[in-house]
Amino acid sequence: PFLENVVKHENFLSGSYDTSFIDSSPELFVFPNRKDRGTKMLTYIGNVTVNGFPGIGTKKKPLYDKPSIPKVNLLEDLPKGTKNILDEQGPEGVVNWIREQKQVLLTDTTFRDGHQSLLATRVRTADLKQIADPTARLMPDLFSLEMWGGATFDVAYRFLKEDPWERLLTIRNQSPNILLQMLLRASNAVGYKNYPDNVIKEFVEKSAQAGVDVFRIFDSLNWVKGMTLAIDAVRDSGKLAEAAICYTGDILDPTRRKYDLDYYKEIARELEQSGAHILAIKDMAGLLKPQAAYELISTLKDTVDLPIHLHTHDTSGNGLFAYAKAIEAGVDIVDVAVSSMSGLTSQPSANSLYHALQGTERQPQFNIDGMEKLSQYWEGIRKYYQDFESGMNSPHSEIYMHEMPGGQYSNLQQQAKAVGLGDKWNEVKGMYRRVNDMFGDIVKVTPSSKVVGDMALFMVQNNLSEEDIFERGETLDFPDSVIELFEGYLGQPHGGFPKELQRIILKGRKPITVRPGELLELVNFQSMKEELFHTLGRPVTSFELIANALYPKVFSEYIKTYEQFGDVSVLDTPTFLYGMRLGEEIEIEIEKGKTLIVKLISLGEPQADGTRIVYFELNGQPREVVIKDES
Ligand code: 3PY
Ligand code: ZN
Repeated sequence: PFLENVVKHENFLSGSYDTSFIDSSPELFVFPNRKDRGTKMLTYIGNVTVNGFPGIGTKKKPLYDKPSIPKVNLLEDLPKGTKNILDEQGPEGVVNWIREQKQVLLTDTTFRDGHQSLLATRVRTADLKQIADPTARLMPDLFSLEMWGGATFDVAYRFLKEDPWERLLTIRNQSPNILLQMLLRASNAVGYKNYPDNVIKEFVEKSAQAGVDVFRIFDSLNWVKGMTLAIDAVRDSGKLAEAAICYTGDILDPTRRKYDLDYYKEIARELEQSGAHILAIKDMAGLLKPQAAYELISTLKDTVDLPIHLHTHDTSGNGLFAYAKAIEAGVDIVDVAVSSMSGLTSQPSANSLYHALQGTERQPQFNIDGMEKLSQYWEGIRKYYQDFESGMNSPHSEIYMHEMPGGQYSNLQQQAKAVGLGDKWNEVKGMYRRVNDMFGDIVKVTPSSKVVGDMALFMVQNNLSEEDIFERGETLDFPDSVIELFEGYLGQPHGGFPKELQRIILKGRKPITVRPGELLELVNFQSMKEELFHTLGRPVTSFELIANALYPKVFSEYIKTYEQFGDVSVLDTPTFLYGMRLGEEIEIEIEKGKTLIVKLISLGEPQADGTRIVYFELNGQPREVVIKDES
């Protein structure tokens, strides 16, 4: 166990250790309590079998085919990729390399935005891990693999009961030849509010150390002032700072002048001056129509001297058409997903784009057969998460009306269901647009999009119209997120806040206009570390420390669950989500070379105290666990 701790230690993995490493890292001497790992695991399985999984409920575990993992020769050296360029030539070397390419380059978002947008971010590390190495071998031509950040960080702790840092370290290890990319919400990090400056710096530094190479940085109001700290932190870590402008509105609509070409040109110039290596256009809802893509990309190419990376969602079904026009206009990189995880609220299909560009000099060069094999894998894996699908199964051109980000669609839908508004989903979407207009037509992307969603849910739930807000607003308790937005704690929107609504929402509180980070007290990591040491009763890693600084409640819940059930990330996904069928036998590799064989024998009847006994066989021996029946 000691050696295991050493090789998993962040400093060891990042190479930043010397001879004092062992003395200065007391956590190396903390060994997991192995004795009752079996019981903990059975308790988890018993609990899901009896009580179901949040968002799924109690359902019989479906039968699945074994995932089809492409056969690759693991003994062969990995082909060289973009990560090798970064290691050898630094960020500028990568930028020069991008400029030399005729082909359009690709970022594969399957590991992050693809499932964030299709499956409410629920894809587990277990399913990413086994395809990361084949991806590195079959798709070494990718510009990058987006696999971290956005909602994946908190969803990992919150719902998947696993450690997102572990995911990053594992995939880094399995795909060492491809640039790994994350989505960073600038001063909101991977959260829903602004954090103190030292939290942002520390988060960027540790993410870079653990394996992130490309940081796509955006501000949810396109407020450049809120982005520069993160851009500087990324540059300081020697990684690629990709600064993004969120696309909103419609530059082709003459009646909507708030976000016109000049608006985008101005921000692009500011981001270039702020030190961005790459400029991204983040079309988070898929609003960028083909001709708009052509005009926007051509204009920006003439405005700045940075490579341009375009991100869209295919919700309207026009994604590839928009890419085709952007490619014609000279875009350097586009975001795509493996075909079985593409389309609709996700990114356009890599496989389809490959064929669409045949016969042009911009066709991306990659192994299309390999990509088809990866797609077959994902087709199988996607079925595990069928209960998190949004139910959208054809293009929705209504996106041009409600403008909801692809990554929010399935999440807000889950949220609406959770508060009993599942059958009012269409009404929620309509209200989402109305709230946008009430807010003065704002950029809607996490977390500003969450605020719009919260307000829309609040209004539908309480049967409130826009008039009601203006007439009775003084008597209403608005959601906290709405108050914070109007107080200026997410930054300043283009054109300012609508004054009358701001007055109604703030009820006398004074809004701020400076960067929130200038007012937020720095986190004292040293005292937080000591505090955590006391509550956990063991030394704390700096990864855990940041998680605690970002999400104290979510993190402590995760720790509690971990203590109760142990490391459930080792379970296969169907068992993790549905538990077991009567008579079923499964194998769980709890660590390399150590496997538990578990058979579910029977479920006892509910007892007077509301518990049930679940009877298992563990490695051939009868074992029972007592589970509280929540039904
Ligand atoms: C996120 O911030 O999670 C997003 O995907 C925004 O589009
Ligand atoms: Zn997106």
